[in-house]
Amino acid sequence: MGANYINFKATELVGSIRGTLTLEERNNGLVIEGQLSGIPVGKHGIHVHEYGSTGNECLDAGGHYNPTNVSHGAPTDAERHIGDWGNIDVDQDPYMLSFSDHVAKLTGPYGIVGRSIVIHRDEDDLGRGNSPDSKINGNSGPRLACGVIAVDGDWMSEDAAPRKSSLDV
Ligand SMILES: [Cu+2]
Ligand SMILES: [Zn+2]
Repeated sequence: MGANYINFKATELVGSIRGTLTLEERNNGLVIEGQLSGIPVGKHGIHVHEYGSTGNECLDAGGHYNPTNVSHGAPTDAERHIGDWGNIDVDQDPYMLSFSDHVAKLTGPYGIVGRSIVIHRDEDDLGRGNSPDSKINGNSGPRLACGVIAVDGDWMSEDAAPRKSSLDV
């Protein structure tokens, strides 16, 4: 990994997903990229959860990061949790993940650094389902993997440097 990265290993995972995600703020938003291995083909909910804790099979990460106290939604919805990143649609293993988000930021009042990314077993229904959980968490089922979003000191001390973070899940 480059000098601007620190990796955190989430050692208490459910299942066997492994990989590293990098997060970088660019002009078009926050870009999330990485490779995941051991992940089942199909759609999996992916979110930022409130706490930077990965214990108890990722349950210690808490609920979706939702500082504005609104309903769960799709990434493109006006009303959504800051942490709502929808689904990744895995077509092969290993899977090259790449998407961007225009709401979540690494730092600032609702910054996600120090919180967790969680990948779920099931598809996130994006708040459109019939279950009571739909408007809370998208009913995306158990947590397969999680990791803490962290940065090292390098970019903090260099204003011009890209804002990057990475994690292992
Ligand atoms: Cu989640
Ligand atoms: Zn949510």
